Amino acid sequence: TISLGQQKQANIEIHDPLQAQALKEKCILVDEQDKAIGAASKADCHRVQPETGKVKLHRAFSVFLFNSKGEMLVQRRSVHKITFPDTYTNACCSHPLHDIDQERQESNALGIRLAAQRRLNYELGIPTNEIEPENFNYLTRIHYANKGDGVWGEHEIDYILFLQKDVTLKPNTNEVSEVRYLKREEIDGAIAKFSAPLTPWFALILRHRLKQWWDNLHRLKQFEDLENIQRF
Ligand code: DMA
Ligand code: MN
Repeated sequence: TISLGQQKQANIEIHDPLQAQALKEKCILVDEQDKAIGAASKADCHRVQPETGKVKLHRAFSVFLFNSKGEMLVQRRSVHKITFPDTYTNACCSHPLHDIDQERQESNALGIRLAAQRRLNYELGIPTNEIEPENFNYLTRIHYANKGDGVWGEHEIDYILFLQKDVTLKPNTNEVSEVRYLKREEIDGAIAKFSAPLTPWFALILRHRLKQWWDNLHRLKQFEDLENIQRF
């Protein structure tokens, strides 16, 4: 028999070349106040440390995308994803990269906005010229952790970005297996019928804030809290 530790080691073997390559990208390490304190690879930032059960805290963002009818885009993560494969989630999540100088800019969350523009293009195929960094409503930051499958997890200061715009979609199948727009009044029923689970961060934001923000897409300013970091 092999030990649990050995099984976990075995699971760290990554078979998808694109996802393996992405694990080498450098994320931005932060403290609990979101002060940048260094860099670590995407692999090091998402591995659940066997001794402590913890994941290194790093900077991330979550985009919630709505069309002009007020319907929200959800994506199903591909089976190739290392963290939370084959789960339903908000339009796009990722990390600003340490090695892209512009993405470390903190004033007006410019680095986050640029990273979001980059990943909306990469994951969903939205042409870069359809989204300007200033189009995003940056609402607040959320601190959360989740151990995932016990090998790969999350621990992030997550910048919440809302965007309402009709966009051209051409999903990257290495990242996303399905996209669909959900109507506000259908959200609970639609989610109940999903044939895969929700990501923990999407479930958390849905439970605590999403509906209130969604009901106020045209007056989001009043919900901005750029000072505090929400810890649900
Ligand atoms: C990471 O998302 C960010 C959050 C908010 C969970 P992800 O796993 O989709 O990142 P990436 O697309 O870079 O793999
Ligand atoms: Mn992360």
